[in-house]
Amino acid sequence: MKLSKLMLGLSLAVGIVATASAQITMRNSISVAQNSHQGEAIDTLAKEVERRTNGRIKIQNFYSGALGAERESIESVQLGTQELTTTSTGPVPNFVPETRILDVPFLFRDKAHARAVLDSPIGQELLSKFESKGFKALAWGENGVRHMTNSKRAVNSPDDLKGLKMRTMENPVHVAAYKSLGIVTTPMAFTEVFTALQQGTVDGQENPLSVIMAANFDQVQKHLTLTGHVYSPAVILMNKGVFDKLSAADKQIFIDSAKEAVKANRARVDKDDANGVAELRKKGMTIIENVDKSKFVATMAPAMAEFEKQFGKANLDRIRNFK
Ligand code: EAX
Repeated sequence: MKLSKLMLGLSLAVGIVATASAQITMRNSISVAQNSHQGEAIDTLAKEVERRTNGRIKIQNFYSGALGAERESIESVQLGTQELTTTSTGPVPNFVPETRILDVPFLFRDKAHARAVLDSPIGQELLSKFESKGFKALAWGENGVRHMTNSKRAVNSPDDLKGLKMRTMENPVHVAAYKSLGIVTTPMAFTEVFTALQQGTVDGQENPLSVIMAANFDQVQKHLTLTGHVYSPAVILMNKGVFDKLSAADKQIFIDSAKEAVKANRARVDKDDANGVAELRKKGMTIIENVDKSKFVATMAPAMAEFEKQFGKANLDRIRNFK
């Protein structure tokens, strides 16, 4: 009896050691809920990596900012205390300034245009800019086309935005653009937004339908206008040292799996965009679907002129005219 227990204990211990040496577990995180377009991305990445490595590499996923908000998670990946994170470009320019150009309002005609640019050499060039900052950027995913919500009034034109206090991402391009619309900008991490809206610290916020739904913002926001004022990319980041230590075959597995993750992510954004208006109306939001976007563009003219100076007209045109 005693002996067999000892044997069992011993074989378990040996088993654990053997497993531990053969198996790697990494962590990935998002700031939104699992049931979302970003959840689709990281769940697909984990599933594909595990399947393609026959379980040798597992990825444990954390949702809703459980490991920290986007900025903290990016920092953790840079330091290597976390292997992966998946994030909007909100705080990314603070780490890789070259990515700011993607956050310029009304830069892309639509999602298809944005996706084509991100999948092109332009997108690949920008991914490579992460390397000198300690990251391997595996792929551009998508957060979606951003729209404005608030608790005060229906927004039909830029005039209605004047004086509205809105949470923005911690992104200098967004802050400058929204200021030029007359919005009182309050940058904060996404993980604090629901409470800020609930307590009235801010009147509104702006996010894609996918995020508005995943975060239940309909519970704390009455008005939604489909301003579509800016495209919001997402990016799958890995610590560069961790990536560099992988075998060539495993590196390829991560790259290929990230492509699958992006497919699932984009498909969910499309689904959310198709169903979002009806679903959010059902939940009580008042939604304005059609606004004259040229008025928003015209009001933002001073900020746009500044962006042309900062990023170069040729660089902006290269993206604008991409076919
Ligand atoms: O990544 O901060 C934001 O508004 C982002 O769109 C959100 O966290 C999803």
